[in-house]
Amino acid sequence: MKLFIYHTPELTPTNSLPDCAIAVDVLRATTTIATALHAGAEAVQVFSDLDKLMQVSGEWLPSKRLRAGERGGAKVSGCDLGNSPLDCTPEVVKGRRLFISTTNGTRALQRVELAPTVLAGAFINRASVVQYLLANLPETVWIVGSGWEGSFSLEDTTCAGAIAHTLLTKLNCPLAELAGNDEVAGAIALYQQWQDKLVEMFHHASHGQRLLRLNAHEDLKYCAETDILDVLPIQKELGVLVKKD
Ligand code: 3SL
Repeated sequence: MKLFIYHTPELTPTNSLPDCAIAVDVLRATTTIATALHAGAEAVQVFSDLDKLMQVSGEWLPSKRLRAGERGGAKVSGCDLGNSPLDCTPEVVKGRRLFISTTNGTRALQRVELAPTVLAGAFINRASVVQYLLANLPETVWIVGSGWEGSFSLEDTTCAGAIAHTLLTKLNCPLAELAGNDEVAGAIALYQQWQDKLVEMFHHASHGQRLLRLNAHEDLKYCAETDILDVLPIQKELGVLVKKD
């Protein structure tokens, strides 16, 4: 297996695709997607364009759908939910499809949507992502951070490092054997620096600060919890993620 980490969708190569792509948006899209599927959502369908989301979800019965929209961290008016994972309780999402559009996370998923396998990863389901990679051993793997409007996000690359670090430990191989680019060593070093203080790391991160200004303290605490959900969001058709059995 060769692992490549890209800090943002914009930094991913445009002339190739990996066997397996993992989109990461710790704050908060991939955390929300994993939480919704774990809570029993039928599927999560992602959109970069809000008008398209409204149009496609409009073809569904209101009782079978939920519309989630976030821009700049805030809920989009006209949507049922914003992008807080804490809103995705079984009472709210069970049996419904979550139609979601966020500033960066859904764009990262769309950037790699043509890969044969597309997963969504975060700290909360890091172990499930690693378990899938170890069981399937895809030849090339990309972890793509969502960043913020084209810029590096500390929390996404740290989470990529968490996945890489566990993989390396479980494979028990030298870094040079696993790493396909220099970002892998950098991401692992970031994870080693912050692994015991992820909430503190979020407080340093610009997007963490943006969310704190919106009073999302509880979201930050939840997004920092590691390996708490046994759930793996996997793309089953273009833009539609389900819980892997
Ligand atoms: O950028 C995104 O996709 C988001 O996850 C942003 S937020 O955490 O909902 O503000």
